[in-house]
Amino acid sequence: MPIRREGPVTERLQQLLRTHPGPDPSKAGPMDAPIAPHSPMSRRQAVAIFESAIQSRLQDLLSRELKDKGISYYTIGSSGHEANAILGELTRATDTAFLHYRSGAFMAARLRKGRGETPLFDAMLSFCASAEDPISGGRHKVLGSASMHVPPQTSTIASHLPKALGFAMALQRLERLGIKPAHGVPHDSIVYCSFGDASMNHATAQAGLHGAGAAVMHKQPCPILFACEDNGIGISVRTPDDYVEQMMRQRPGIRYFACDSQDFPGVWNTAQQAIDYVRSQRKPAFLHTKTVRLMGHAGSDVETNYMRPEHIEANEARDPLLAFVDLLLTSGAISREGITALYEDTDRRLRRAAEEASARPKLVTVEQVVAPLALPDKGACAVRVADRDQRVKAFGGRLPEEDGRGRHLAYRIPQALTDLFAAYPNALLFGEDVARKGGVYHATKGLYEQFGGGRVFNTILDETTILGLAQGMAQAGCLPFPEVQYLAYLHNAIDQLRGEAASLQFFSTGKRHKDLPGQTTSFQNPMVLRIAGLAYQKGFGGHFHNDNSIGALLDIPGIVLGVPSRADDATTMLRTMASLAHDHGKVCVCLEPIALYMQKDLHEPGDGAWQFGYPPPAEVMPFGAPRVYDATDDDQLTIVSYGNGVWMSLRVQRRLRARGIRARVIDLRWLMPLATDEVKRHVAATGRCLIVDECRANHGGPSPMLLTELSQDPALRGCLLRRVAAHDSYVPLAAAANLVLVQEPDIERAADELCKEDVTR
Ligand SMILES: Cc1ncc(C[n+]2csc(CCOP(=O)(O)OP(=O)(O)O)c2C)c(N)n1
Ligand SMILES: [Mg+2]
Repeated sequence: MPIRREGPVTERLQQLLRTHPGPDPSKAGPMDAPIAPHSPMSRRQAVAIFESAIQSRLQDLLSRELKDKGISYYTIGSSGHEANAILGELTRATDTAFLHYRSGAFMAARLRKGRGETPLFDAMLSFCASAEDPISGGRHKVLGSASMHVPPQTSTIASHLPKALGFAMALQRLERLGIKPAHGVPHDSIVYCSFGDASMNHATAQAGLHGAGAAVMHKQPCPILFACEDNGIGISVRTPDDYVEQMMRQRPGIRYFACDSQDFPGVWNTAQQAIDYVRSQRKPAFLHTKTVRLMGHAGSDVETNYMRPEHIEANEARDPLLAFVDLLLTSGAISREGITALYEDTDRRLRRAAEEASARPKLVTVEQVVAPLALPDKGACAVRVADRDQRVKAFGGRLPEEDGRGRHLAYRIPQALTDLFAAYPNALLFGEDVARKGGVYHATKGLYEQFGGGRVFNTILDETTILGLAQGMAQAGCLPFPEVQYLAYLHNAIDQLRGEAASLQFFSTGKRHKDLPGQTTSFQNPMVLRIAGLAYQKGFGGHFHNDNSIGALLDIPGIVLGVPSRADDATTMLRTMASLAHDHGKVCVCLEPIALYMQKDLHEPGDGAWQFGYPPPAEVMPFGAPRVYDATDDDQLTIVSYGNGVWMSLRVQRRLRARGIRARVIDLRWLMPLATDEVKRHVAATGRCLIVDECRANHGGPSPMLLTELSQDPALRGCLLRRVAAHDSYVPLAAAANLVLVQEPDIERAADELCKEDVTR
């Protein structure tokens, strides 16, 4: 048996065309008559679907040819899955579609709904990784279209289900708030979300399905159509025949619909029923389509390595296009010559488009590649402030800046959020225990009472769902403030942040939409993710509530990461982040040090020196700017830190000063981006630098990166650089925690030693 199956698959279709007996006069009828008895699909509609299906099939074949010539970079196709063109036709262009990668025919059908679209050329631009690919700008082969409401998806199977769920759940929330969803999507839209059978096994898929079922039980509208295209295999691993059905037929809250791609009119009928159900009931449905995968998983996949030849041939005999062509010819909807002409014409146009696309510009500079990750300028942040009356109402009478007393971190955070929620009507806050309880550390206290359950709500207990909801809701036009209860628990959902939320803009072009002012041709999922984290908690020990590694955050390109160490900084930082998210589409992470939430004192018990006033409501924290404590001209040392390390360093600073050693302390505040240049200036001025990094020494915190930057700067040659950091260990319970965490004596000792050494400049 030949290894490459493009030829045999195409030959079967050609042979059918050659040998088909032609129209059955008893089945003849006008173009608007049903394609089959009682079918809601007309002949005209069937021909339109067929055109999309043929385009998709020919794209697959051509992509493999182009790959062989080194022109294209992607050969995962849609062959065998062409019935999804029906979903592209039956859903509205404004029904946002989160697509499986085998959705070439869906895309072709969806793009037919647009005016001025150039689907063939666009597909070829994306195959050729041209910088002019209108969706990813040549950064990835994705299916997507801003004007046709198809956000690009990553290659991570099933990772899109939770965000699709978030989009669906945002629609009614926005409607109740009187806010129009983004991109002109109407409130009665549905969300379409497709995936493969093997993808169903993934924890993320289960999170999405579970979240939809849970929404129904919590009586929340959730208009999403899940579409499982079941070809019975995932790369080389078989899915048992009745597996998907067994799992989904009785799934609580989700209505099950089934069809088979051998029967296009049946798919149309069932798909229409499923769509109608979701749209009218605002409830989730699951459309299970049986199909086959043709020509292997991708061009490089040799099916004969794991599948028997007779099985491969049986699949090929079930090519849905064969059954569809038979139906079209028998009914007389289109003639043999008509099909041949369509086939040849589409092929010719695709080849011309490919020729043109392959000559179009590629990404050729680093700047072009990273452009969508760019962070705004420092001056670009300006927070919105509600008018005085609204603020007075939101604060229940007295404005926080009018209360002259200093307050601690956990007191100011809800106030900062209150101001932001009064100013941004699309802001939503959600997570575990954030509503009535006001958060496990009271950091969201009072927000539920003030802004109601439509804007402040508890989610189900699943971080993947929380971050998925945030992305989908953001794409739908909300400004999400999701909360993750502990840093350790971010990690079981980190892909939703690292692989998904943070990468969305990278795989979009970031250009402004020429026809829709104020909207972009790129997709964004702005958010301000708040995470309670880091160590030094007294009374609540052990690793999971004292996780001191942020390495997994520091490696994410393009995100903003801030760690406020004091109450007023948390307030202004949250404002800057709201602006970065709302005005620049950025994914921001505010890591709040739990141990400082209730910290009121600095040097002595009762001194109240770690409490601060409420910054005037329009004051933002300059983006990327650190705070510098007590710099004088005769400082011998710069101590650089963040979070708990700042509080400890300031205490050490006072003790050093009592012994005649002068040190300034820098609170980085922003860890992404790092204020490297500013730190360098201080180090150059003092000649010595001690970095106090409360995270694990081995890539847990920012110190390795900062030391690298400082050590290779010629201007700092001869300066003394040191750091103290936590041991590479999980954090144990009780006093043993202090053995692995940075302690004040460690800082003091390192500072003393450093100041005994001479700077050799
Ligand atoms: C999270 C993740 N793990 C592994 C892969 C590699 N991979 C790509 S496609 C695929 C199989 C998917 O099978 P299925 O969901 O049935 O879709 P099909 O390709 O059959 O349409 C795998 C394992 C991936 N992309 N993402
Ligand atoms: Mg499969």
